[in-house]
Order: sequence, then structure tokens, then C-alpha cells
Amino acid sequence: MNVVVYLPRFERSCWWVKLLQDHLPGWEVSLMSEVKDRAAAKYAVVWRPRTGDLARFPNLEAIVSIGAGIDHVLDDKELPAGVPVIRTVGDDLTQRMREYVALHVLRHHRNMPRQLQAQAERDWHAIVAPVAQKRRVGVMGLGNLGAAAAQTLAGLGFTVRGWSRSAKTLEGVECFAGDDGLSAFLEGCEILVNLLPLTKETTGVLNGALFARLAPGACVINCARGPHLVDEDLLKALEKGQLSQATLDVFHQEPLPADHVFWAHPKITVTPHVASQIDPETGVGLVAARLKLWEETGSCPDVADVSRGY
Ligand code: NDP
Ligand code: OXD
Repeated sequence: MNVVVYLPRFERSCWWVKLLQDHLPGWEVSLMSEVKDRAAAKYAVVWRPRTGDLARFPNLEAIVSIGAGIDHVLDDKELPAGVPVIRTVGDDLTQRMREYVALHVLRHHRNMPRQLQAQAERDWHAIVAPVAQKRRVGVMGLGNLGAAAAQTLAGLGFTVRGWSRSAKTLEGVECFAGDDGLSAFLEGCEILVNLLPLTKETTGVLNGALFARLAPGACVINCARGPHLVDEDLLKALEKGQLSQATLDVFHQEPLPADHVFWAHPKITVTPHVASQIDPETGVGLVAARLKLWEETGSCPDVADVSRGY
């Protein structure tokens, strides 16, 4: 079986080729750039492929996204039609996202940025936060990651609500759905976590109009995709005090350019797309398992719905 691998960073591609080979004895795994017989390639394992890369392989049976999102694959304007795109999901990814969301929600809940500023000023500034039950937290997206994050927050005692496309029932979480449910979901929300996939419908969803519907001084945590956020609207909302803080893990351009205003903004915490960065060993294991399953059965539970965009 022939597998081709492409990641934007050459050394990471080499590393994936080597580890996939170890996990798939008897398979032929190569760098996309070094494949001799393109017609023999049956599977492509990719992160952010360039437009036209995948179309050069006429007999692909499946494309595996190294990651839960598939937007970076669908960005390819010449993506071969009809080839299934498989997402990489697993307990490791979900656990990491639970940790990230809990960390940053608690940090905003307990006013840590303000508390650290007080420490820097040697100011004994005791900020008393409400108990978690009185803090209204909203999670946008109730899929693998959003549902787990929402339930983790509910487990910590927060008053949690969630928003998805189709209606859901989740223990401990008040659920809202669709465009009709958005206003009620946002109303009074003090900490907002974005875990939506990036699609036509969700691009720019974190914008000035949405911020205006949150509780005054709300905090926003974006750990899904950079283009969900309208950067200028965030800056304006922070300046006006409509929002008090933001945590951003994802950006329009990654790595975030060194001169970007977000880096040094006093009300923004930047993390470098690590909210749920899979540890590479686990990632290779998950991808290899999906390839084997596809080879044995011709299917896999994590095939994304390309027409829906996630
Ligand atoms: P899923 O596909 O499992 O879930 C997506 C959720 O979003 C579903 O609940 C879906 O609703 C909802 N949704 C989709 N479109 C809309 C819409 N138009 N309106 C309302 N709700 C909508 O995704 P995951 O939970 O696995 O991952 C979410 C995203 O997180 C990924 O796409 C990726 O961008 C990002 N991510 C970021 C990482 C990081 O390290 N920063 C790591 C991993 C992922 P429904 O349930 O009705 O279908
Ligand atoms: C993903 C990511 O989509 O790492 O898994 O962002």
C-alpha cells in the first residue's frame, strides 16, 4: 500500500514518513515530493496541502487530515472530488482541549491577568471572583471537542451553555441550536469559548455584532481557527471595554507575524496553536490505525462531510 505525506515543514514531513513506516510494516510511505509512481499512491496524509498537490495523485482512496479540522484540506481549490477526507480525532486530543479550555476559563474567571498585573506593581489587590455557579460560560460548537470542554466546565461548577447546528442534549449543559438559538445562547454570557469548525457559515462569526450581545466585559477564548475572528472587531471591543480579555490560540496567519499587534496587547493572551496539539507519537498511531481500518474495511468512522465543511 502506498502512502504519501505532506506537511509544510520539511523536517516534520520526514519525521512522519519515518514513524508511519514503523507503524505500517510492509506499506510504502514516501514524502509527497519524492514519489516516483503517482498512480500507485492510495492514501495521502496531510496538513495544509498546497492547492493542486493532491490532484496530482489520480488514484487516491482517502485523504487523512493530520488534525480534527479539515478546513486546511478543503482550502485546496483543486481538491480531487469524491475522495473521502478522514479527520484525526482521539482521546488524547479531547483531553488536551479539555485542559486548555479549563485553564483559560478559570484564568479569566479568577481574573488572573489583573492579579498578575497587581503582583508586578507589588499591589495587594484582592479580587474576589463569584463562585463558578454564578459564572455563565458559553461554548460554540458541541462536537467531539466542544461537548467535552462544556462538560468539563460544568464539572467545575460553571453555569454552562452550548451552541451547535443541530439540537443536542448534554448533561449539565443548556443547549441551543442554529441561527435561531444564537441570541439566547449569547445573552449574558461572560466567558465565550469557540470550538466551531471553520466553514463558510462560521467564518467571521466572532465579530463586533456578536461581542455586543455578550455580557459587558466578557472574555473570549478562540481555540478553533483564526478566520473565525474578525481581528479589528476584537481590538475595538477590547478598547471600548465591551470585552475585557481574550485568549487566542489560532490566527489568520500562523505563525503569528512578529510585528502583529496581538503579541504585546495587554488584554490578549497568545498561545501558538497548542490548545490540543497532538503529541506526534500518538498522532502517528491514530493515523496509522485509520489507514489500516480503511484498508481492511473500506470505511472509517471519522470521515468528514465535505459538503458541510466539517
Ligand atoms: P466536530 O466536527 O466534532 O464538531 C463541530 C461542532 O460545531 C458540532 O457540534 C457542529 O454542530 C457545530 N457547528 C458546525 N457548524 C455550525 C454552525 N454553522 N452553527 C452552529 N454550530 C455549528 O469538531 P471538533 O469538536 O472535533 O473540532 C472543532 C474544531 O476545533 C476543529 O474544526 C478545529 O478547527 C479546531 N481544533 C483546534 C485545535 C487547536 O489546537 N487549537 C485542535 C483541534 C481542533 P452539529 O453537532 O449540529 O453538527
Ligand atoms: C486540528 C488542529 O484541527 O490541530 O486538529 O488544529
